[in-house]
Amino acid sequence: MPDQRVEPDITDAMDYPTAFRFAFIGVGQGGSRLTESFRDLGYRRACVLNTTEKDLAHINLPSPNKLVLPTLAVAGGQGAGKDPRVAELAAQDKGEEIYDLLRRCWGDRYDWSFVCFGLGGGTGAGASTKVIETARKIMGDLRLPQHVGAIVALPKADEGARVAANAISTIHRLQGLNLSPVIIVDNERIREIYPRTPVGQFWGVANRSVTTLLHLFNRIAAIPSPHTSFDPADLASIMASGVVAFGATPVTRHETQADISKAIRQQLKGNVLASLDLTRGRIAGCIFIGGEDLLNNLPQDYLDHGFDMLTRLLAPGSTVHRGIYPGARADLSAYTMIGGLDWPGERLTELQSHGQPDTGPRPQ
Ligand SMILES: Nc1nc2c(ncn2[C@@H]2O[C@H](COP(=O)(O)OP(=O)(O)OP(=O)(O)O)[C@@H](O)[C@H]2O)c(=O)[nH]1
Ligand SMILES: [Mg+2]
Repeated sequence: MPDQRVEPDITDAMDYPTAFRFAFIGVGQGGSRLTESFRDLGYRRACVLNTTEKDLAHINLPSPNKLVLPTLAVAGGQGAGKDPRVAELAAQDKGEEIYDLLRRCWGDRYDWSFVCFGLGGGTGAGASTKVIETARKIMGDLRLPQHVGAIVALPKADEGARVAANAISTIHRLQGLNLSPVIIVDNERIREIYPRTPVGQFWGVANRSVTTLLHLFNRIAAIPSPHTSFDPADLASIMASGVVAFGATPVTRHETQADISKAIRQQLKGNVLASLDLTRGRIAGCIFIGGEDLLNNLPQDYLDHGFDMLTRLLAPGSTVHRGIYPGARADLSAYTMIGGLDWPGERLTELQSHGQPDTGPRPQ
């Protein structure tokens, strides 16, 4: 039954087009902040869910876009205390409320939905499965393509055994849910790359490292280029390829072909999102944005060299969709989005060692 309060024509607050209409739900505190970060970019199909009102108070979203699911399994009925089972129970028979929230906040027309959450907590890890199922069901009911993706945060190494164990079991669960894209924010990696980020800014920096790049691709894919266009079908094929990673870099030197390919190689090594094996990538997008003057003087084969290098770096037979765009700034930047990757094996093994219960001193 359609809900009375459904707002069919939700429009994003942007004065430029995007390739796809994205819809977001954040589950738990980390997920809520990721969703808030998309809202700050202008996305308006956005809502959040938590097991405690307290953590929703700081999220800058209208109150009808927030839902609290009380946790009857814990004293006081507030919060999941890093226990995913508590949140799973809280969400179990709340399918209708979640359904109404998504219908109300996402409207009738959108192209891709994203469930955002931290892998290591209680609420996000435990309630996300129900939310993912509900999002998929709604898209089916609305006869929309059932594109459901996830944006998930891997914990920092110092968050302890409980959090690490939660993250591992949640990842195993997600692998069976047919999500695409899966975008992983590796908080430990962000800590390494921006070591002196003040506490008050850390989550903002971590979240923007993904939200701004996904947005950039969504925005660029909507614009035809006078040079080489990266179009919506290119973006859709990468978004439908499973685990994806982003990279971004200024290309400060472009005197030779090798300068360009070197910048791309370094960008991929330093990609902030997760330690993923990029050589397993099957599909990618690579976009150069440069000042008009620069693009008028830069030989085409310099950029081709960069595209070719990326193609060689990925799995044999891979496809790299290209884009070359004039930008507002005079300099040159390169952005990549690589898809069809494996889940981050190395980081999971590391987490696994943190996930073991501490059984006293280790033998020498
Ligand atoms: N990238 C990112 N990660 C976050 C953020 N907030 C928390 N995290 C990570 O997400 C994990 C889960 O934390 P929360 O989101 O606070 O947990 P929760 O889902 O609210 O669960 P409970 O508080 O246990 O009910 C943590 O291990 C953090 O590493 C955030 O804003 N951004
Ligand atoms: Mg919480």
